[in-house]
Amino acid sequence: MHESVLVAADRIRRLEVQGARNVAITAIKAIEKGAKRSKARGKEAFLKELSDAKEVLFASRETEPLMRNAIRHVIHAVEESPEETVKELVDVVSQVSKRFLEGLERSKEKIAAVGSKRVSNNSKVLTHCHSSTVTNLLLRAKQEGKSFEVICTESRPVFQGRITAKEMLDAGIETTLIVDSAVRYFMNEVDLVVVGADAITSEGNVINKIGTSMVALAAKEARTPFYVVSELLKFDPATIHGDYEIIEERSSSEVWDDPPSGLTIRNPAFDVTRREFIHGIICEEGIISPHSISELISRKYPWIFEAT
Ligand code: RUB
Repeated sequence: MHESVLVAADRIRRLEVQGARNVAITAIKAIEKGAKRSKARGKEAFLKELSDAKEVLFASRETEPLMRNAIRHVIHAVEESPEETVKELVDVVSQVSKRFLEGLERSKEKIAAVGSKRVSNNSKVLTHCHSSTVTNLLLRAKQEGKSFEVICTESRPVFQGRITAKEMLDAGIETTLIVDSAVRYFMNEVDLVVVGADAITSEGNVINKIGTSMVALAAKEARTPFYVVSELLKFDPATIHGDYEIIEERSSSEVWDDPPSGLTIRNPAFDVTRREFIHGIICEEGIISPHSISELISRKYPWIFEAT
């Protein structure tokens, strides 16, 4: 296995790379780099290398269907390719990866264009954790000349909310950081909640940073619109066959690195927000109902169901 794959997997595991998009981008670039340095002598050996890299990257974070869809897409293209020489197959990997990354970039900009319309002038927007798709949308609203305030949760245990807060401040957006448990306290003054997604299930439920479902609950009680901002490719095709999305459970040391002996500490990284709490999913196709996710995926990305 090429070192680029091991290094990428390690960076993802240690949260040096965080957020579903960044994880997928890092993984696909590592696959491409590894493929370019391949020493395989034929198609079968080349595919075995790709498959080994896939396993290592999949294991780096369990709840990341965008990364899984990306890698499967590349491997599927190699499998289906009529090319036989490794040199030609490396080109296939490069071309498919490039197209995939360009598509992701286009989606991100489309999402920002659609979603920024929901940010009103002189409003307050609350977000949880750090989602690059959400911050891009907020930056776009700022570029459009809107004046608004962002409330960021700190997002325990590893404080990704601080990344969001810094990004917002750097862009000149008025920003307030709150502890996660203060969400309900502030919700009455919030006009809009926007959160990212790590996974979307076939039923339209959304998996995102732990605490997202409590934010959604508070938003519902306060009648504050709650939107998920996400590329459709975060859809997990396995959920249509009845599989549950696996929720990654991380080390207890992230919560308390020196706990008293005998204490049980649990540290799930994500939770599930049910579709009835979600006003809409802001995606590259516009603002959609969570109910329509499977149908949209079948229309726009039918290959998701083939590349297993
Ligand atoms: C990050 C998180 C983000 C989504 C979406 O969790 O939950 O909201 O990944 O991010 P972690 P993006 O920090 O544990 O990776 O919009 O950038 O894909």
